[in-house]
Amino acid sequence: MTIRFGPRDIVYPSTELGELRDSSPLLDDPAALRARMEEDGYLLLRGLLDRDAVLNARQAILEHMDEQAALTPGRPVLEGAMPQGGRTVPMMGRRGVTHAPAVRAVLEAEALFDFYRAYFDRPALTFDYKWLRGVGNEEYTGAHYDVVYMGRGSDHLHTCWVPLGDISVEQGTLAICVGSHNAPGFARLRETYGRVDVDRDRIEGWFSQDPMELSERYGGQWKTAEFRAGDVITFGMYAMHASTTNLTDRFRLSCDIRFQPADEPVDERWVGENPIGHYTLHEDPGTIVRMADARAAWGV
Ligand SMILES: O=C(O)CCC(=O)C(=O)O
Repeated sequence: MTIRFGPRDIVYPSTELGELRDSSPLLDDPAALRARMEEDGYLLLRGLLDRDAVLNARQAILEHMDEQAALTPGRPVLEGAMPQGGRTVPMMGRRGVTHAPAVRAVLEAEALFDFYRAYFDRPALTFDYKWLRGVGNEEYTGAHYDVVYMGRGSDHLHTCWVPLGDISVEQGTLAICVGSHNAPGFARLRETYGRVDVDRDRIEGWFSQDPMELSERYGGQWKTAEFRAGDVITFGMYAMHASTTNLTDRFRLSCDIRFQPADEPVDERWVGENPIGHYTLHEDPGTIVRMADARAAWGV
């Protein structure tokens, strides 16, 4: 199958974009999960969440989008069809939808807290802010480390990407550059780009709009998967990731959420009743440092 990754049309699965491995058989063995995370830089956990609960959340989100007239009239709401030239509904950090009971039941599910408690070997907390996305046709996420967006607290902060429905690679799935968290080829990148704070440094967050450029220049191998409602993938702050492009006419619904040990410092931007969030990203783009300029200065 030919899919799109950044500006490139590539075949999935292939040596350019391989398949993520499922670590759910290790779920009863936290030491093995930690070792697998060290090795792979991510854990794909199939069926960790209750599938029906995820589908209920999906329905609640699509009804919310339908109320905002974002879906194609005449098509079933549950298809999440996007009209030609349509627009998405901003849902990141919007409590009205992220904390709707059916949605919160998934994003703060007991199964997630149980998993992270076992994995961290101590109680876990999650950020109140939820990065809920309805990603439209032709849209994708460029390659980045999450540390540049949320690096002010715990060193053990993890992202958990939750597909809200069955998502095929051509609808836009999360992809990881396996090796980017520890391979020597990425050392300089971790020491330069990996020390950025987008708000403090007033700089763009994506390292590249062309994810394949990374594996070509620094090594590692991009991998993704077909996701099913109930699956999650978790990874640390230094796993380079991106998404494939949504080539369908249906919104790709997913949410990225964060977990960390409860007894460690917390990045103040993402917690509380009304988290402050990013405070420079949306200012005059002319005053924000371009990643291309920063990269030239770092020599990466
Ligand atoms: O869903 C996406 O397009 C990107 C998700 C992401 O960057 C993340 O989970 O940190």
